[in-house]
Amino acid sequence: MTNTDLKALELLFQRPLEPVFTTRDQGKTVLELPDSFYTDRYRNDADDVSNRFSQNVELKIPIQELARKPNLDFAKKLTLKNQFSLFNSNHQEIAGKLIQLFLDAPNLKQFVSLAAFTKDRLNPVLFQYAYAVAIAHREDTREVPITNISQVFPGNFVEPSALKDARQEASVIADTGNRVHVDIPRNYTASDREDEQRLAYFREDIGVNSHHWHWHLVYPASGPVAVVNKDRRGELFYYMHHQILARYNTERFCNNLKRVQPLSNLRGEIPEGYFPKILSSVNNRTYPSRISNQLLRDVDRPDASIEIAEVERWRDRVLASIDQGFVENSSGQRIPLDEVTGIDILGNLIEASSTLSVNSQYYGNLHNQGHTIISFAHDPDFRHLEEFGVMGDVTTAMRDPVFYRWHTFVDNIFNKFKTLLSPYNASQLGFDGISVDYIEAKLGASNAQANTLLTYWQKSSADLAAGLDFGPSADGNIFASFTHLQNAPFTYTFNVTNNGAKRTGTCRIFICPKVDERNQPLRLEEQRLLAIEMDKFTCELLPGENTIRRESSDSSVAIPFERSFRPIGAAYQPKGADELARFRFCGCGWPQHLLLPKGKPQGMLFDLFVMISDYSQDAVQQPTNTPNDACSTAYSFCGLKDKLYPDKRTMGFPFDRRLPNPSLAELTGAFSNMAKTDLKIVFSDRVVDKA
Ligand code: CUO
Repeated sequence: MTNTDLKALELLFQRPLEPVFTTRDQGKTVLELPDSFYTDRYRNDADDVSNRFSQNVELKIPIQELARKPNLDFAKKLTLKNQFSLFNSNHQEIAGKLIQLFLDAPNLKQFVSLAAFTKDRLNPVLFQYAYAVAIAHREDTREVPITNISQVFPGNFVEPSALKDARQEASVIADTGNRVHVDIPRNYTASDREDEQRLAYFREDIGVNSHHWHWHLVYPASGPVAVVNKDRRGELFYYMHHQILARYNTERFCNNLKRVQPLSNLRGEIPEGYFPKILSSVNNRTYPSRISNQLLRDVDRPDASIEIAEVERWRDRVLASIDQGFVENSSGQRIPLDEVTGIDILGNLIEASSTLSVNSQYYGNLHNQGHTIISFAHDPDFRHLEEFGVMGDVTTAMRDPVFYRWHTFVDNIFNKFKTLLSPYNASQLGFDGISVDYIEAKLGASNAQANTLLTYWQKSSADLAAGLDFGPSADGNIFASFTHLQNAPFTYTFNVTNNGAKRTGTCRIFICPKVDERNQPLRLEEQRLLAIEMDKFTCELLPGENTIRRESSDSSVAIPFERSFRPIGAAYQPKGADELARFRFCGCGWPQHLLLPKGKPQGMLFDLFVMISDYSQDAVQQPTNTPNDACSTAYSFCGLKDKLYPDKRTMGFPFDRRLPNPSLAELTGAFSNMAKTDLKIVFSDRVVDKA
């Protein structure tokens, strides 16, 4: 791939609402379009506008004529100003066709042309989504980084008055270096009269929401089979969202709130209101709000229609199938829900993936349509001409308290299935001759106390320039500062004795809350559902004593801050192909700054748990000729690009199923390859500037 091709592809992520012929890359570059690419609005003035925007640029990239202009009628239902929802079946279908169109482009130049041609003719969010999926899946775009969604559509992530200040700063102060950072306020969605507001720092975190978008980008529910049918994607849908809930519930205990109540009754009022205040750049309106105690209703709108009774029917069918131990496919064949593949089948059928569900007609589209009903609660029959609320959009859904209620309902269905399986037995849990003798987690300072970790607020900044449409043309960087939870880096140390020959193990680290919000001790059966995966990695065990050390920053669930908020533009990109691929795929991953729950000012106790399992039972044989690891950092949540999920055990092992002992202490007492210790997390309520 030439640098120019790379540049052209990258520029199409910038200024998503501006016509494709305007300057990009801080006013330095312009795409030179064939005349036939101009939309009707500009066709008569094509020479004028192209001359105007090509003055003073450093680089003009000529765009090839298309061999054949695509027919875009399939996308007509979604106008340029509609909101695009991945939970909406019509929108999913449109996106699937567009992705296929992009994948079918015969070569890189034609793909660039196709993208440039379609960009101004399609809904901008639909375009950005399908474009990013295509780049992630085309062979010839392996080296192209996908710009983080928070930078393409900053309005979906930050309080909008900050964007106004950012534009103003950019138009008044020409020298990028002299611009002040625009401050994004904290806690702007509600006052402390609303208890749920205590969790706003988690729900409205930019890294959390961009991870969620990235996950759904890497694992689309529908579209070309080659893109959708990834190894264990249904199981990962369950597991990634289950882990989000474990983290959210634990975070609630830290803030003296009880666990999330499932939204099991779709006929009752929803006490939690939510007023997002963020602005959709597509139509320049704020996302609609939901008042407290809103009742859900059947949705009957031109863009979506679904009855609550239908969702209830699907729920009952899924639950009945779990009780029976099998599902039925569309030709009436019974497929057993066994302990290995059952969860994957259920994940695809409950989400639902229309491409992979064993029987879409019968089991329906439970989780997605729940999002739809909730997202239209404020205007179910379109009488007020309002679009969906934040629950309709994967970039914004996690901001809303009801997201966790709906997902708890969904998660409970999966947990019900898992609970029906027999408890793990000794041969599954044990690792003969391996004993974990000592474990600790410790901060870097030499005088630090073992097993006391620290959280605090940090002020960081991100460059939002790429997504600010219609700003000054030579705008340069626009930095916005925001405050988020952070944890001080720490190191795990484990002493392990191996009484046999040299072996390999998988080290699995979790933390579990010990008590609930009322200080009541949690039983193991409760703890296992709240167990937070911290890390997972293979370790070599030599005969005799071994000391294993692992940095918190190497976690297999998280990605570093810099990867969530990487600067945009060629100057910042890594040069090597491998590094670039990592740069791209690895936008998926839990934000490192939320790796630890907040804890409490006086300290909050957790169980730090480690298990070393037998790698010979965990190993996955990857198919030959798969490319080098594009990204192995957040594989627990995101898998590996173009590879099998790298752990043969069911996700969440050993906490995904019932355990043979009543308490964690008895479990670790019974199995020498496990150990636990008390871990204290101390929260310090101060804001530290990022160095
Ligand atoms: Cu990620 Cu409901 O699946 O939001």
